[in-house]
Amino acid sequence: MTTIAAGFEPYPTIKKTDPAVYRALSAEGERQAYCLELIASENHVSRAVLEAVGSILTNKYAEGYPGKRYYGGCKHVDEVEDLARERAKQLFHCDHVNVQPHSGSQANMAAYMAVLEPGDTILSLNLSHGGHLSHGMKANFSGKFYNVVHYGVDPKTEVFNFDEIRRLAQECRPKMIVTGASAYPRTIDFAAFGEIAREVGAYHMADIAHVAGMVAVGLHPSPVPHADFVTTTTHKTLRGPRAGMVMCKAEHAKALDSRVFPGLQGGPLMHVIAGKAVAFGEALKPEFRQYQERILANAQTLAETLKGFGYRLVSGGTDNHLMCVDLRQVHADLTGKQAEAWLEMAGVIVNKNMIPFDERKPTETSGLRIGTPAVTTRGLNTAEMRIVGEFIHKVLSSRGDQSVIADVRQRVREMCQQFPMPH
Ligand code: DSN
Repeated sequence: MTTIAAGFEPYPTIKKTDPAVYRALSAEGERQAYCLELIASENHVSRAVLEAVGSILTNKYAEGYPGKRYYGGCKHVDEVEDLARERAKQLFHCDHVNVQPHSGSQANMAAYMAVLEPGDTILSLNLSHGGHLSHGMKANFSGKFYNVVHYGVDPKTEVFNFDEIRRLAQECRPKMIVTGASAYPRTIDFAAFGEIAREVGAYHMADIAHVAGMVAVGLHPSPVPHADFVTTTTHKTLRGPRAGMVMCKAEHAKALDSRVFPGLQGGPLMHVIAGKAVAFGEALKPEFRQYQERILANAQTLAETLKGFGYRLVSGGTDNHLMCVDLRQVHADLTGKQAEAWLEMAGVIVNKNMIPFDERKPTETSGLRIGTPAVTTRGLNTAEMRIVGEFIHKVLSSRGDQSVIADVRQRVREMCQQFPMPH
């Protein structure tokens, strides 16, 4: 990866033609360069991925699939989509993959539509226990089209209780069990979920958006042998462009492809698919495994540092790239919303998050979700994670004191200068 050269101007043309957009782009570039990105679902892509996503492939319509398009002139985009598909199969060892979904939600929608009818029952993780909107939230399409029953985490351990999940599955007889999470700090036993799905005759869909990078290198168990469908976004730990993808068993390939196109989408975003091909190529290199190892080591160190300051972590710690901090032990009256705002003023970017059985509203919350993929990309290691943990505690303990925030802001800037962005 290259680093930003002094005086490098990433948008020379927009600078001349569209000053209003230029100002916003530049300000965002500055924000990303001088803040520590600890949102667990974000990352910094390589220059190569940016080039692909900013490429002339945005000009091309290519409804259909390689070799079977509805428009002429698709020879080169066919090559790109084939590369993305082949590399995805190499990374995840799946029977079949569709790389066209524009997002994770659309990937999930395609998997649901491949085997479910409206009104069918889905058993999935409760949003307030770490699930995702598209896993059956009432206001989401998934909650409107399907009958959703939720499992949660155990109130004592805050991890999955498979006896309870089996009991629920036997009771509600779902047509599909959805696994995967947006805020679950522990290893997910996809084999155990797959076994329950088989016992009750349900399809199993695993959404690995958060842990896809670790799954790709074998640092998190893969659901591929245990699930009918495996969906993911491509921009989190996988460090590709903002988009989605679905893998499935061979028997579902035809149904899946026809639900993505023409079922849900029209022309695929070929420039984004090129970005996926490039990112998957990067993920196949040995350095990517080292990167994932460093994400995990950084998360462990940050978790231990925060625990050292007295913070309670949901489930007591983390096995993956993220942790959920229960603020109440150290700051009884501090909401996640206020904590997020103070930390942002100091250049430390996190998101408020419900903790299981939270008594506060989703717009307030008692917790923060913190993840290490993006800061690890820019080169921070465990020594810096200890300092970042101190920054967080200092800001929260200051109760928003402006001089403390200004001091941490300056130290964050210095750390960002020491570890520049990868492009
Ligand atoms: N919004 C994503 C996250 O932050 O986990 C999930 O789509």
